[in-house]
Amino acid sequence: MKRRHLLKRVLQGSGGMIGASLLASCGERALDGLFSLDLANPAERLPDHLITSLSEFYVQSYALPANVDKDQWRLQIVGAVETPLTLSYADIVAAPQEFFHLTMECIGNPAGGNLIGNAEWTGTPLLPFLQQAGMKPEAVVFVLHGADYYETTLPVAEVMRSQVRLVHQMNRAPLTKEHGYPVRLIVPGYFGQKQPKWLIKIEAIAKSKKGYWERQGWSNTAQIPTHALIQQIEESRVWNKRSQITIPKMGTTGWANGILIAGVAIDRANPIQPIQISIDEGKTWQIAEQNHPASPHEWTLWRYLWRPTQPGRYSLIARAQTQAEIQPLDDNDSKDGSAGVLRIQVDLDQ
Ligand SMILES: Nc1nc2c(c(=O)[nH]1)N[C@H]1C(S)=C(S)[C@@H](COP(=O)(O)O)O[C@H]1N2
Ligand SMILES: [Mo]
Repeated sequence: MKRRHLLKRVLQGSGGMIGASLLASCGERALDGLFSLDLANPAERLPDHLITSLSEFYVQSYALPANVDKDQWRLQIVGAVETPLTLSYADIVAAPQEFFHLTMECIGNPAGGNLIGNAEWTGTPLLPFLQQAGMKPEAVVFVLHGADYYETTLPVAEVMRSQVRLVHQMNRAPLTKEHGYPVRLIVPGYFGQKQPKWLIKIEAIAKSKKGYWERQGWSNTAQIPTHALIQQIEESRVWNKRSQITIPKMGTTGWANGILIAGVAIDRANPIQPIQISIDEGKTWQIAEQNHPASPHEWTLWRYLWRPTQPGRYSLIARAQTQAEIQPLDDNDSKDGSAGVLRIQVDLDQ
């Protein structure tokens, strides 16, 4: 069977933080890489990294992107600090640079949705600058301000981790205007809303406060739960619980040849293993093939070749697990981010 040149169906996604976003756009083909593999050839491994290209990476901005000149750009570290600090773009790029893979997902991404993308980012740790400013004892929360007047907040201890970085490149190119040029903050383990673009001010304050999306009811914790997303069944993208796919028995894409299911999985802190697939409402589980990214903050890729023997109606589920957690079997899409499994209905013709 030729899986290399599968026709990609462009399905309409319901992008955005549900009704709240002006300018969300979807990366329709964020997962093409999974299916460009020749799965009939078991020697072809899942890749270590599947990078979402800039043209496919979702954009979630609550207003127009800010227009910032990098030479005029300044980052202020102010509030409950001993010594307020002002940094220029030259200060950021002169500091030691780190390259790292990280998957960004919007908390409003429905199970199976495409408000998720994986990139290689370039940046420098924020921690030395915070240490240089020095926190006053009363500082408990940082308000992170964007030039678009966006704000989000995080506990001081979460931002004062060595993996929190001031980022100026995405996939080895300067951040585009849509993704936060010239500098954004990346805080691993959290949904996209805690990754402020066009960062201009880090303000330490003495009591808790909610940011823009959090005031509208989205989780203020916003940590990424253990979850797997089924993203594609044969050539069909899977979007949400209304996805329903009918597959003929015979022919090059017939189920008699086996049905390929693939997707991604992510957790806030721990490696994903295993990813389990059920075709019988969770009565029995099979282990999917997966890759093992070096960082838990990069999505795990998985695929499973299902070999059905009988026609009929099936409900497919994928479930992710870490040493600490197992994904729950409900499928609620709440304002805490979707942790639940997605059930996809597949009809196999006679
Ligand atoms: N300044 C600013 N930062 C922001 C936002 C925003 O509207 N303004 N949106 C947030 C949300 S909700 C998400 S999901 C991510 C999306 O990042 P991306 O557009 O680079 O994919 O950016 C976050 N950072
Ligand atoms: Mo988001």
